[in-house]
Amino acid sequence: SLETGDRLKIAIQKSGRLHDDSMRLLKECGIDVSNGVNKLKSEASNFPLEVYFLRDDDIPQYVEDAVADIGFVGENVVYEKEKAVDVVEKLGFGKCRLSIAVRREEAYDKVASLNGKRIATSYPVLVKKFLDSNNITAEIHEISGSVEIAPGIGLADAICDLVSSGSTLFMNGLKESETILQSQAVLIKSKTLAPAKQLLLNKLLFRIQSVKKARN
Ligand code: PRT
Ligand code: ZN
Repeated sequence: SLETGDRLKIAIQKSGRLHDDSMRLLKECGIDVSNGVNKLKSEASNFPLEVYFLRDDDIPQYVEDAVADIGFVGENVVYEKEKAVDVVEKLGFGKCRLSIAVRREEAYDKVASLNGKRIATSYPVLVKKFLDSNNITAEIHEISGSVEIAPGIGLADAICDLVSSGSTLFMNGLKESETILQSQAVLIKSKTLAPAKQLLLNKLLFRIQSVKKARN
């Protein structure tokens, strides 16, 4: 039997939008992982892989700390958290964009229209970078959820949140005005991966790339 140090440790989302596609990708790579309800940890039966099921927000920190060697997580989370990890491969699922939206009736012209506005978001780091790079001065209100209702209840003039179909914005009387990041799930890795783990990662990456090719 394998010592735990001989297995590659991967962090994936426990439940949510990335969970099923993450499990499916491992399966299509020929890796069998049982997914028991409320399990926090699982072991592949036919590949030296240990799977940790976590909140997506926590995955970059676990990988930076090398508690997990690698992880599947959205680019939006990776770049917001600013942890010291390497982005290795785009995975082709979890596609969305991080966008600024304003009230539909607002006369939004260009990015300068955001000057002096209050922007509600769960992505303060990425919004700040976007505003700074466009020389905009605006107030950022960090809130952790239900960002789309902020303009309707007078908490903010604009929001910045993830968009996929656009129907959430539409239902809340908002319109997309700027896209600040295109995002999808990526594989991240620790910066301190031991050579034996790197070899296992290379093996996994080769399979992921084959799956991606077969899907196209
Ligand atoms: O519990 P945990 O913290 O792990 O999960 P979570 O609730 O933070 O995240 P979850 O499961 O909602 O999303 C996980 C990841 O999926 C995100 O970090 C993105 O990388 C990716 N993703 C892809 C999305 C979307 N598409 C998406 N549409 N994440 C969120 N949304 C939300 C968005 O916030 C908005 O509320 O869906 C709504 C907009 O969708 P449309 O289709 O109406 O535009
Ligand atoms: Zn989350």
